Amino acid sequence: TGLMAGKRGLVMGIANNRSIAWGIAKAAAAAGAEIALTYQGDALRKRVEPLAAEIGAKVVGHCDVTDATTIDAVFAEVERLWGKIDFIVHAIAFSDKDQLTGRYVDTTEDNFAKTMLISVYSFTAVAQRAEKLMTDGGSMLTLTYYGAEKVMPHYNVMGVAKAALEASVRYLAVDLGSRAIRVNAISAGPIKTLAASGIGDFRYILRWNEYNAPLKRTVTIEEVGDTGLFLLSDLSRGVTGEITHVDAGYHVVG
Ligand code: 0WD
Repeated sequence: TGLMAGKRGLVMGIANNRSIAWGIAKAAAAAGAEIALTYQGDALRKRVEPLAAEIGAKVVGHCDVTDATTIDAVFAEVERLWGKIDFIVHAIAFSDKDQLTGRYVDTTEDNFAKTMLISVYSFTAVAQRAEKLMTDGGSMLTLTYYGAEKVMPHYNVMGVAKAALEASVRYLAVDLGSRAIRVNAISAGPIKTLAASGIGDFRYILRWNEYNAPLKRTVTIEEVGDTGLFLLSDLSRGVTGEITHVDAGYHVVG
């Protein structure tokens, strides 16, 4: 029993127990969802397997979104296991660390393309596969950041990518709405994860949020997880194309 009883979904983007995707997977599993997880490469497999065991999730294989054959393989495995799915969580982003500091204007063509492919297009690539398995409707969720809306120090090309990701949420919501598939994003406040450690001056950004956010603190992956649970569950059945801020309110002052 529970909010997510009978629902099955794929969670992509767990690197370790600090990952935002892990916060969402924990919340969904605790509410009764059955979960499948992917990992990126063998190094992360060793971290993801014990986490999967903790929540009774299935590990459905390696997925590097720059290699479409690995996306197809993961969805083939999910189809074999379950036949259909009810939700996906996409918590994947990447940019060259050297360009998450200094000036946006210095972004290279190569890194721009790579950042857009991994951090933006991959959500659409995953949506294409997931649509086919969401035969009873469904919920798709991705993760974004305030740097999409306003210039944040050091966020640079990733801010441009998140703006495109947020636009894709709206276009996908329209395309998939008639099939009762909802598409939303959480705009999370800064959280110290592996990916965040690549951003210049990240500790300063955390401190700045603590001083200035209405709640006078930062947020946890469990808090993002609970809003994720809402967006994945039928509680949010009237919500699509939405960017929900889980940032201790920072966006109203920042
Ligand atoms: O402050 C933060 N941490 C925020 C993160 C604030 C707001 C949004 N976000 C977003 C990130 O931009 C990302 O979209 O949340 C999402 C999840 O990020 P995270 O939880 O902060 O970071 P992490 O635990 O590192 O997970 C991201 C994972 C990768 O980890 P690493 O650090 O190894 O790059 O994304 C995956 C990978 O597991 N990933 C890929 N997966 C498949 N194919 C790829 C790829 N090519 N590249 C990265």
